[in-house]
Amino acid sequence: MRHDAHSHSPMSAKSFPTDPSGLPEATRPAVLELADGDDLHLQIGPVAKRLGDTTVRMLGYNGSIPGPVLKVAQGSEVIVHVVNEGDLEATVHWHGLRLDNAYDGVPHETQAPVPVGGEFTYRIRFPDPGLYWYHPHIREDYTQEMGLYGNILVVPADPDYWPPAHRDVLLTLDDLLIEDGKIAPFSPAETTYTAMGRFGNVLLIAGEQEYSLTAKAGEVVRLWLTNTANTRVFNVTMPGVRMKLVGGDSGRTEHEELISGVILASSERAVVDVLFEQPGQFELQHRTPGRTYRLATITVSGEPAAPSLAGQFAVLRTAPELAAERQPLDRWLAAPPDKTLALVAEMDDIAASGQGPVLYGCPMHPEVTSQEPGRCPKCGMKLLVTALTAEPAGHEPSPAPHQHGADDHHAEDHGHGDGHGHGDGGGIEWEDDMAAVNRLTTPANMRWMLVDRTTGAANAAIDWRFTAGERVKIRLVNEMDSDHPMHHPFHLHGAGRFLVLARDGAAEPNLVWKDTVLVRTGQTVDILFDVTNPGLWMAHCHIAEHMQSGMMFSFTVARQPAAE
Ligand SMILES: [Cu+2]
Repeated sequence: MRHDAHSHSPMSAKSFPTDPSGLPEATRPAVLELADGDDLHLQIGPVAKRLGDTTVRMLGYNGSIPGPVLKVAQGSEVIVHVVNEGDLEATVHWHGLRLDNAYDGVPHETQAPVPVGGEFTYRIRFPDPGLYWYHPHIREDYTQEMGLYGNILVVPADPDYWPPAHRDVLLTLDDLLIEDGKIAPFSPAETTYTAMGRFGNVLLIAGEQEYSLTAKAGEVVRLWLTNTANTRVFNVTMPGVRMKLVGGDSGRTEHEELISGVILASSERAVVDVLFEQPGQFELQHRTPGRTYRLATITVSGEPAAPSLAGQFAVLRTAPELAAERQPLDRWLAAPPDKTLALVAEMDDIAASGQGPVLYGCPMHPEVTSQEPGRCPKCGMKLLVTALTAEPAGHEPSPAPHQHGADDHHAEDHGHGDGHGHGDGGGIEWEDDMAAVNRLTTPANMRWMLVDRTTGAANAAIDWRFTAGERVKIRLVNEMDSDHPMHHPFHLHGAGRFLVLARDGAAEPNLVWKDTVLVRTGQTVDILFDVTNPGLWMAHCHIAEHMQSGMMFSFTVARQPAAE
């Protein structure tokens, strides 16, 4: 049975449990240093999580949110015994690892789902250095939102792979939707918020609402960032502090680069070194075109960090293995794509059940109305019956109590403009600007699609076949001719890894091995997929709700023929 990772309904109950009474309080993640051949026990289970002055029921790995950090050596292998004491069937997907297909954690494709009360043993290999993460692959819209995510840090065999830093800090970036002091309800039967994905109104950094760090003057801290949100894109910056991008999804970048901020879509990673030159108070921020959110506070003391790394911080190194990859790229840039994949939506008129004449409007641009069905001239979105679009928003993207955001003294709220119009947002929907409609969308009335433009096949009907050892140029076209044009983070499972060749025809200036690429609204992105691992692998949008609505397919990689 293939391609149905989204289709089974996990529970017959009307709602998931929400009562935190009697549950152990969620802890901070342990850092587990695992040697080659080590065994790890990983338990999925409910925890009580304090958020401001409310306590909610969430899910954790080994009782923590995020789950434990697995620190392993490049080239090693560990055995992970997973016990599922969660709310529904589970698997664990090891995001970004080029591992054996049998342990990829895709339900019905690589393994049977682990029932509640059941267990499964994974053998996980770590061929590549860098930052990875693990999460479920069943109802991620619920399970990942409830706290099931954790990092894997693969330490390179080469001690000079990374530039020197004083300290590592791993930070997951997430958001959670809180209404009336509770986590907004989920349906066990179907995924909701399918249009734009479920945005939260409380930001969680490393699982916490309030996060603070201390540092010494002159200290170089390596920030390992992972976006674990269902849909929210983060733009991370630290004003007044020098930031240097050194790595991405899978290992280091071609060039170390001084930056003012880094954008991460769902499931993307970035490795950023920060140099605190002066004592004082600094903030790690998430900045959208319309708003600034504080993610963390950093207090830098006058005590000097030793040894001084300022000289080495200023050196911008080049990675020889990626410089070598750049040599043949001109040929790939000029070559026609081997595969072309369109990213599009079909949306039913979810309010068109009444009698008589109706008025159509854009859910994101209230000033746009029409007597006829059609598309919004401002954003290309399908016009909906205004009986629905006029409904007051269920939740504004304003922060909940205790959330740092618009009520924060650092907030620069320029109004609601940032998600409106794809020009202003740079092709990114930074906030849920149509919450009332979004909440009502499900896989039944909103179909997200990956369409092979050569064969016409969509989603599960796509049947790509590759052979280990080959390279494939894939063109991703985020079409404006869609009922809801928006950005999508496109993810390929561990059949290989890819380089971004070009975005809208412009060659990628700084290469890094990736497993997920953000394709902005209307954008065309060309990637070069280095196919290495045989098996049946998934490709999908990493907005959890988009994948649940079918925006995925699987492809087969044959073993490389033995040399004669
Ligand atoms: Cu998507």
